[in-house]
Amino acid sequence: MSETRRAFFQQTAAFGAGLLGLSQYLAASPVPQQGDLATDARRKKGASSMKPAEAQSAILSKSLSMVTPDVPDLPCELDGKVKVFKLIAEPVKRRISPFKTIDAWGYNGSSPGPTIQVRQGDRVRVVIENRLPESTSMHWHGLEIPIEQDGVPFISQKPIAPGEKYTYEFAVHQEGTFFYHAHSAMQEMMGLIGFFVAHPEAEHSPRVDHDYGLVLQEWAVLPNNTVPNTAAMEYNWLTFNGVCAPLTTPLLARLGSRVRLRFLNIGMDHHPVHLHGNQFVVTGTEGGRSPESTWYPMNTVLVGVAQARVVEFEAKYPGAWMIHCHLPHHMMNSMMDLLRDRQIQTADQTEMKAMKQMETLAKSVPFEHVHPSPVAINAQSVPGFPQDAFMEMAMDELAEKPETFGLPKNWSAGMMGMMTMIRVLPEKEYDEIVARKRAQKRPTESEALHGA
Ligand SMILES: [Cu+2]
Repeated sequence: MSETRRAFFQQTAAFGAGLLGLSQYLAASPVPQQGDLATDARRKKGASSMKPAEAQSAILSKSLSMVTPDVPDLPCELDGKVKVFKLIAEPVKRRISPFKTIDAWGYNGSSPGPTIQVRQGDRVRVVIENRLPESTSMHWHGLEIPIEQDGVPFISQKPIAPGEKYTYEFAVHQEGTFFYHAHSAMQEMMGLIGFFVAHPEAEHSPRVDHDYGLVLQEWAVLPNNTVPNTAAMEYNWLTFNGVCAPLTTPLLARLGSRVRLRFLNIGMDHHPVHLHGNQFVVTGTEGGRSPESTWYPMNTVLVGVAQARVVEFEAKYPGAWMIHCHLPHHMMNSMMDLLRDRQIQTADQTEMKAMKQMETLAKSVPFEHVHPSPVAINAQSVPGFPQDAFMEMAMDELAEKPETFGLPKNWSAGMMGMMTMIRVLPEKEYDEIVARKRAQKRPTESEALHGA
């Protein structure tokens, strides 16, 4: 083992140990989502047959909502017919992997910020409170609203100073997948972004049974640091909804259902997002629904910076199908942290030594460290070795949640970086996981507020 490599793992061990107390506290931060419970509720009770008041309450309690795994929804209150949302911009501790917590910025304790969902035609008021140490503003990306609501400091409003509140109000005449973000480049890179979904007045056809949203982000966090370097041009942590695989909560789909996935990218890199084993069609962009005549089969969609891509597919094949950015460096983490001496040809790597350094790391975090892939006896004599060897880390127990129930042993060793999966499950298995979710479900802020 090289000195740099040894030093890194020793540093990581100390860092990890220091985080333990904190990470136990932070384990609660990613809010578990209801996932398909919403769909189930809708299935049982046709939304179209609801009375207006009932329908309104259903909207508030998310029964027609997109699910943003690992990110909460933002509850709203009604002031007459105006939907009122409150966002607090503030520093947020974000546990992005079982042994890495970063100091991001976000809204209401979440980074990315909580998802706002409204219906086309709604009038919306959003009160921003700035608890950041510097001024901010809010831009409503893609929405056609009056210039004074556009959120650009000095151009359409004065900056929102620390400690100040600022109110935006506008009517949403569009439908689609929009987003909100601070109109400041570095603040965006700190995590001050979130979904703003406007559901259409009339449901799209064909209707979907599951609707999921994923925010794509990249972070540059130097070894032993917790604050993202927003000036960096290279990234070592890649996240969906603010968490790296295997902490990304698997999406669930009932076999035979239709699934919508919405990808939102606001960062420094473009991400070609690939779905395994299925073809999808792009049914929408950040500009709203695309005409059906433009749909054609594909399985990788390039989500450019500041774009949203909405895809739909029929979940007809059972299995745990990966969804991931296909840039090789985005399919993993810690390029700087873990690969420093892999980029230099080294001859002193042996499985025994690698295991030993990983054991040092493993002692600092509560998981049994396993390398499930074998290497050849003569591996050390092959130029280029190691590449992926010793990199896979099985941490099934640390990533365990109802959505991971029944996955094969060491499943987490195959998941890193900007990666998640959609589990297409036959009726019985699907219902079993939904039952497990119900059993462990803690009420979300939105549910508590609306007594759902
Ligand atoms: Cu990528």
